[in-house]
Amino acid sequence: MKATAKAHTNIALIKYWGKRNESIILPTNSSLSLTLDGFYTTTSVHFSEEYTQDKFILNERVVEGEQYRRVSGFLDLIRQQAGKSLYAAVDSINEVPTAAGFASSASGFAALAAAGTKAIGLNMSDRELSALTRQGSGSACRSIYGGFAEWEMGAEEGGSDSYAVPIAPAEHWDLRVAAVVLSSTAKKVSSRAGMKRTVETSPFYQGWLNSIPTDMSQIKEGIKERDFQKVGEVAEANCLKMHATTLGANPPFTYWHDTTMTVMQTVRDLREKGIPAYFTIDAGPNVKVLYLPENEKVIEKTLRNIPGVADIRLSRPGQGVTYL
Ligand code: 2P0
Repeated sequence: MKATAKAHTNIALIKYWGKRNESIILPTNSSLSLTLDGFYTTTSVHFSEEYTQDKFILNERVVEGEQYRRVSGFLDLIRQQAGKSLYAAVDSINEVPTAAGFASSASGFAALAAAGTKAIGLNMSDRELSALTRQGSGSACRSIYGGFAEWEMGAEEGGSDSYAVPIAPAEHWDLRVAAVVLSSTAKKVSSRAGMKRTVETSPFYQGWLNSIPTDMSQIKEGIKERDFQKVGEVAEANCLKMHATTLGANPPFTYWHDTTMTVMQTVRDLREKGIPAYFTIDAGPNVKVLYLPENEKVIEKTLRNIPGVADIRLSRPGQGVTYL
């Protein structure tokens, strides 16, 4: 009973920031992302009666500790759904450089869920697979689909209506993303801890939540019309609102470094010069820049020249989960 699946990471244009249920991962707001072709995880899962415990190998190394427990706990969900009690060997290759500031948990849990359910013989719809994947890592539920996907927060207590749905496939629009990798990328607050602290203590959190429905309907219009300015403005403002909530938390924190702000200013300067570009930032100091193919050369060159920038990684829209 073996299967292999590949899944790409995604970048949120409307951020997931906060949980209403931490154990089954239910969010406090809907989010929307673009799946990226440059960064992915390939995972094989093999269930066998011969195994006496789960085993997790990542990039050819045996993983133990917290990371192992998260994977094994997720395999429990798959076993539970299938009504089987077999242990598994999980073998993953991650093509998501942690330094690029992308959550490898998104492609990681999407590939694990796809390979694991297939290996154990569950035949799930994309929607069911997304709802399962969500319980491994929230943002991963959007990586089931290629192109643009929305994670609908849902209302059910048990989470049956909290899953991602496709908004537009990768072929709909060649929107590009440059990942700006900073030389110094240390972060003190994990995304899990950061969103929890913000939900519990930031007086700005309600303002964040109130702003989501308008951002969501605007960005969906923009994607449909392939309106770069509309999508870019909404995404950039949404990211700034998310980061504003952390300044109101107790104790306050920020994910930004000085170079983070230099990159943000460079993107604004590009716009002043008539080159359309917008930024978005996740729970870390790295910046992702949205741009159109015709401006790739100038965008890459400008970003590379910023002091404190270690690397630029370019990406196009990517596909959803595939089975190998
Ligand atoms: C996102 N982030 O929408 C947002 C934007 C960070 C900022 O999803 O606790 O690793 O596993 O559900 O998905 C990062 O959080 O968190 C994240 P868990 P996850 O992409």
